[in-house]
Amino acid sequence: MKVYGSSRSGNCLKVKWVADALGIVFEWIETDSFSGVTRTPEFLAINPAGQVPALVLGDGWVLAQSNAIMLYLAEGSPLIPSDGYDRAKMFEWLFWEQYSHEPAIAVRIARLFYLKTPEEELDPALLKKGHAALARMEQQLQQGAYLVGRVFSLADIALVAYTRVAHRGGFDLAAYPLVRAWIARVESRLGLPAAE
Ligand SMILES: N[C@@H](CCC(=O)N[C@@H](CS)C(=O)NCC(=O)O)C(=O)O
Repeated sequence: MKVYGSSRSGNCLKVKWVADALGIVFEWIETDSFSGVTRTPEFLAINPAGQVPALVLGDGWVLAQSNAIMLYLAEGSPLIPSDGYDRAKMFEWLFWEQYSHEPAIAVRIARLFYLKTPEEELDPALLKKGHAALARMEQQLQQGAYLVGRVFSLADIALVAYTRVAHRGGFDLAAYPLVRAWIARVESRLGLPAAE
């Protein structure tokens, strides 16, 4: 099993963390998504969408989209709740992450922290959308230690990827104490040091 991924990408790290948590052996092929390499003919032959992460299975089959890869790797494990309602709630958070969280928080991290784009060149709506996402998480975490109540699941792994480094995108987490405590809890479950 090979994972084409960038160590600077939360979407890619999600996949690595799930594989590590489940003791799945894989080869990590560092692929810098900022370098243009994902748009080369060689990479497009692997993932025609031109994005990392991409999982290449032993038989050559390829799977893209971080959350789809996590679901594939975690099939049958405790990271996917066995209860039908809890499992559906986990999916609710995975879909929400890709539509309402990642497009604001990850995009600001990429632009400000990695590409050094000046704040005034960014769409102000991204900051508002990112804070709305953080507020939604803060509200949810009043109900339990994890996003799906008491169950640690792929929802937490997907959401922690960019939330733990949200400050790199100019998001001050001071107003979100439950989110900060949850980040520490999830990092501890995954054996990760606190993000700088
Ligand atoms: N929804 C996709 C997003 C993947 C994505 O945006 N990957 C970025 C790195 S985080 C990438 O490969 N960008 C390179 C490009 O689009 O050319 C996922 O969750 O895997």
